This record gives sequence, C-alpha cells and structure tokens, in this order.
Amino acid sequence: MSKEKPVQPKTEKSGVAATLSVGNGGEWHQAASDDQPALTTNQGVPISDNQNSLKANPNGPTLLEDFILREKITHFDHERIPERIVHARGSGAHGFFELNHSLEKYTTAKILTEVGVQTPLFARISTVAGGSGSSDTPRDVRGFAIKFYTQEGNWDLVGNNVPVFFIQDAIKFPDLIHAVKMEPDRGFPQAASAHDTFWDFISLTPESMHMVMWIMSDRTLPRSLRMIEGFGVHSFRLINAAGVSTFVKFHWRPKLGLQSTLWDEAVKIAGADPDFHRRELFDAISNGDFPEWEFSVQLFTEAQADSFPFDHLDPTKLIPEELIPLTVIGRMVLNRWPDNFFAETEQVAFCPSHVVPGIDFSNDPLLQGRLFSYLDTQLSRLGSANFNQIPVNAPKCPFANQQRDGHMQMAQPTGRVSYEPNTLAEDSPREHAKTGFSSAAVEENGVKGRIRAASFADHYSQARQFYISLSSFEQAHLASALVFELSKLEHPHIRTAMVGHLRHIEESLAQRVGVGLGMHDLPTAPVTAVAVQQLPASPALQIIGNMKDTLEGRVIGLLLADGSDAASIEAVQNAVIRAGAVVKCVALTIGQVTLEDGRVLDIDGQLAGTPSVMFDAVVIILSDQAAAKLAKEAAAVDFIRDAFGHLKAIGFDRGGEALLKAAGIGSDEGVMAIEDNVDSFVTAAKTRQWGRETSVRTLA
Ligand code: HDE
Repeated sequence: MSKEKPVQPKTEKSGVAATLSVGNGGEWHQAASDDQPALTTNQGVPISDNQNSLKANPNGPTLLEDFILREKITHFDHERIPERIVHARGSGAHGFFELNHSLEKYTTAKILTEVGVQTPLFARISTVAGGSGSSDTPRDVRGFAIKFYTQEGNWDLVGNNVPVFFIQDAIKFPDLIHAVKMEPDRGFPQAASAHDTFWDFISLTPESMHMVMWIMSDRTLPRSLRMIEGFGVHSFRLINAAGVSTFVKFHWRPKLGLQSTLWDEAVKIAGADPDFHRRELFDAISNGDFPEWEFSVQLFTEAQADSFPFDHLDPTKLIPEELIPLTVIGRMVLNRWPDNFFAETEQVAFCPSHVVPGIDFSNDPLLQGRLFSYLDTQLSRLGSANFNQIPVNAPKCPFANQQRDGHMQMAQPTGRVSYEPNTLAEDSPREHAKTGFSSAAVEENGVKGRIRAASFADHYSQARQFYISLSSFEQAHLASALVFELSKLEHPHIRTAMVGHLRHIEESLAQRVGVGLGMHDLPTAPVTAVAVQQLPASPALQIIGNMKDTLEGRVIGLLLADGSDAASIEAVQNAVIRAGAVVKCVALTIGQVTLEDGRVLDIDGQLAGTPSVMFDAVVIILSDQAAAKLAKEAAAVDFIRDAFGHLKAIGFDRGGEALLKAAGIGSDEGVMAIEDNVDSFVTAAKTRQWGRETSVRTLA
C-alpha cells in the first residue's frame, strides 16, 4: 500500500430527494434555493427555464429568436474533437516523478540531477488500434506517455509498453496504421489486428518480425495498467555541462510486477467490463492505492554502441539488460485522477519533440519522423497553435516569448513590443545562451539520399532472441496467438508468407504455427540480407519468470449465498487483505446475504454481471442448499469453469466443493479446501496454475 495521502473522489450529495414542481405541460422543474448558483448562458445571462424552448404558442413552432436554445444546441454539436488517429482509447492520471539517483555526470537536466525533488506529471496509457470507445482489453500494444512539468519546461516521454517498434523509418507509419485499423471498405474489425490488411502489410515488412513476437506475446494482454512496463523505445542523448553526450534508453518498471491475462480471459473481460483497465486504475487511485513505477536508464557511449551486434538507432532492436544493465534513478507515482476526462485526458497533447536542456534526440529515423508528426497532429486535433495554453498542456514553470494571436488565444499581452531582439521593452524575454536548450554537437557527413543503413538489415536475430527467452508457457501462448490471428485471414497466401518468416525466427515455432493452421508442408523461408545470429536468451524478457511474489493490487472473488459460513469468509478475508489484495463478494442478487450465524454481509457484485474473469482467484463458500441451487445456475457454473480454465487458484468449503463437482471441475494443486489452508490458497493466488493449462486447452 502506498504511503502517500489518499485522494478521495469529490463527494457528491447523493440520496437528497429533489423538490419538484410541475409546469403547465406536466414537465418537472427542480426547485432552486437562493444559495445555489444561477444557471446562465455562456454570456452570463441567467436562465429561467431550462426545460422548454421558446414557442410561438403552446402547440406552435419553436422560434429562431430562442438564443438560449441555439447557444446550447450549437455548443453541444461541437462537443467532439477528432479522436487520435492512433492511441484514441486512453486513461490518464496526474502524479509526480521523484529522482533518487543523480545523473549529473551525464546531463544538465534538473529533473535528472536534483535528487529528492518531486516533478509533477501527467501520464496517459492507451491502446493503439481501437477508437476512443473501444474496449480496454484487445490484444494490442499499450501507449505509455508521460508529460513531466519540469522547472525547465515540459518534457514528454512518449513511449510504449513494448521496447521495439514495427518499422525502421517514419515514412512507413501511415501504411502500417492504415493496415491495422478497420478496413476502409467495410469498417471492421474494430481494435483488432486479426485481419488480412494488417498481416498482408506485416508479411511484406520483415523488419517488423521482432515486434510481431512482442505483440503476439502475453505483453499485449495486460492484467492491469498498473502491471505493465514502459519504454522510451528510441535511443536519446543526455548532454552534460561540458557538452559531452551519452546515449540513453528509458525504462519504467511497475511496482506491482508484470502480469497478463490469458487470451480467453481478455475476450470475456471485454464483454463483462469494457472499461476494465480504466475502472481499475480509477478505483486504485481513488482508494489511495497509488500506481507506482521505477524509472531506469541504460547509458552507453558511442564506442559501446559500435560494439553491439545491432544498430541501436534501429527502433526494431532493444539493448538486452545483460549487455547494458539498467540503473534505477527514480520513481513515478500516479496519485490524482483528472477532474475532467475531456479537459485533461482527451486534450493532453504529447510531443516527443518536447525535451528540456540536457536531453536531446538521436538519429533514429523513426524518432526523427515523430518529431514532426505529433506537433502537426495536435494542431488538427486541438484546432489551434495555442493548444499549449490548455491547462493540462501548459508548463508549470514561467514561460514567455513573442508568439502571438491565433485561434482561441487566452493570453492578453500588453505593450507595443512583440518581437526579439528589441530596445523598447527592457523587461521582455531574451535568449539565454548558457541555460537555454542546445543540441548535441554531433558531426554529420556522408551522401544524401533515401537510404536505409546497412546496419539495419538484420530482421530476425532479436525476434529469435525474444522467442527463445520466454518460458515454455509464454512460447505456447505466442504460437497460439499467431494461429488465432492468421486463422482469421481470408487470403491463404498471407498465412503462407508469415509462416515462411517464422522459419527464420525458430523452426519449432514455424512448425507449431504451421500445424495449428493445418499446413501439410512448411513454406519456404524468404531471402534474407544477412544471416540470423544465434543471440543468447535474455531471461529479463519473460513475464512469468519475473512476476512479483505478491498479491498487492490483485482482487479475490468470494462466491456466497444466504447460509454461507461466516468463519470461513472471515478467515479468507483476513488472509487476503493481509497479503495486500482486495476481496469482493458475489452472490446471485445484489444487496446482502445472511450468513449461517445470522450476520449480514454486503454484496459487491451480482453473479450474472460479475463473472470470475474480474478476479485473480476465487473462493466458493456455500451452504449445501445454496450449492444445490447454484448448480442449476449457468452463471455460477461458468464462474467456476472459467476460473479453472483461466488457471486461477480456487478455494472452497464443503458446499463450494459440491458446486465444483456439479461444474465438473477436478482437483489439482490450485484447487483446495480452505479450511486450515488459507495460507496455501494465498500463495497459489499469487500466480497462475500453469501446469493446469495443457489439461484445459490445446495450445499450438
Ligand atoms: Fe505515435 N503517434 N507515432 N508512437 N504515439 C501518436 O499523436 C506517430 C510511435 C505513441 O496518449 C499521434 O497525439 C508516428 C512509436 C503514444 O496522447 C501521432 C510514428 C511510439 C501515443 C503519432 C509513431 C509511439 C502516440 C496520434 C512513427 C512508442 C499516444 C495522436 C514515426 C515509442 C499519446 C497524437 C497520447 C500518438 C504519430 C510511432 C507512441 C499521429 C508518425 C515508435 C504513446 O502523432
């Protein structure tokens, strides 16, 4: 549990019955008291009637004269702004960054040198492909964008939860996104990559194979936004006081550890609660259980970079931790949900080009293109070059320049001078050579052209390295994900091309996927520019091997009914809460249940609307009669079958056991009587029962 003071959601007066009066037409008016603010137009004119438009007579036409109606409707008509072309669906929160290790040797950026200082920030975590109303749990990369409001200006670190990208050059981005978005003639699929145009493009883009391994892995099925990593992806530069620059990669690691759902679970969550991730983040922050990430850097010199078996400027490559270890330098805590979703989460405008003195770009051609794209997109999305004046985008340090006017200008500068240099306004802002932003003094030479560096030619070695680094369970999930996605294609030649690529990554993977797709012979692998290197496995890339031994942030579901045993419930509640998790009680109806000792217990969720996919592990505590009744309820049987199928720990008492039998659930290490055994249940709940998987599902 975080130590920071909890931020409670604003209290709303609820349950206060409104005093209503009835108008001539039977419409209701809510009575206002003198101490309530007057409802007004945008011009401040008080409104006497907000229920009826102005009519020529009781049954007559509405009058054009009704400026109140016209203003209200016109404003409503313009309430939407274009959603982001990518990353449209996102959840944001305020927080802070605190440095605990100075990088003074490498940079002048105060945010990275002043230990103990808390820098305010706004974070937005998003899916990529779906529209703003799409669900939270498709198989997709998560955007991980942070706006730090530093003392030296805003620094936007606009990353993803995957450390590499699909393409090596920005010029290919519109094609990639057109291919993954819904197909233009039919308008589907929404928020899904399992369709022909995506895989057609990918099959013709061998540089995307490393990213393909990541997106088909469990990384793109996060259990919670609090359980994902974040990566700056590109190499950046840090510049120190002597003007010397060092390359850097940025990493975020979640305090709660990495955790993913299974595919079947993610699909069912999307139906049960399309806002699963957003709600979970909101609840955690509202309860003072603040999400936290460690911030780390990988620092390396040009000489070290030259010795890597890949080009670090190629965004389809990562630098294994075994090669350049991570140095933890600080932490990020998210502790305040926005007051208004539109004003903040929707209007926040991230731009990788927003850097501060002491931080600079590398020549990564993808990053170079991004430096243009984001500012351009904000202009069309927010409609004005003054988007920086929107509170969530404005720096929190002083800022002043001679930029003027434009749509929706909020500032009202005074005086006759709007240029620099000048002699007429002594107190007007000036350039400061010493503290101002300077680019790294990098020498550039060579022949101009539309060129791809030869050092970018190896497309399969790191894809292979990622695959062989995974646990056997994760490898199986990855293979099954490929089978699922490719099975959706109408054009078999795309499937064939993809399996051909897999042969360069790992023959056994190609074999698994080929068999899963019903291929008799494996297709020939495509030509490669360079031989695939046999890079060593990097265990740091696993999820399962790196899960944290904790129940913090997890939720345990108790299936109960009238007559459930109070002592068993209490024992589970105590143990689970001690372990840092939350308990939610589910019953056939919402309200309360009366336990066997006569006590009443509040119920958090109605069974049909609260399936077991909402929980990390479940406990079934029922009287014999309740078990017999629930055995006839499909929702109760599904609750248990899904918990078992999703490899969750299941605890039970005697009645619970009867329901398990009725659901046809056998026993294994993760299915246990809780009597005298609550601690074993808590231990089992911290992970999935991986050994069970092959007994419930045929994996590729
Ligand atoms: Fe983005 N990307 N991107 N991207 N991206 C956008 O900017 C773009 C890339 C990322 O929560 C857009 O404000 C190009 C890599 C995040 O508001 C747009 C290229 C990475 C977000 C855009 C890339 C990202 C965006 C759409 C290839 C990880 C959401 C709306 C050259 C390092 C930020 C917007 C938020 C959003 C362009 C590739 C991350 C169109 C041209 C690589 C997290 O400007």
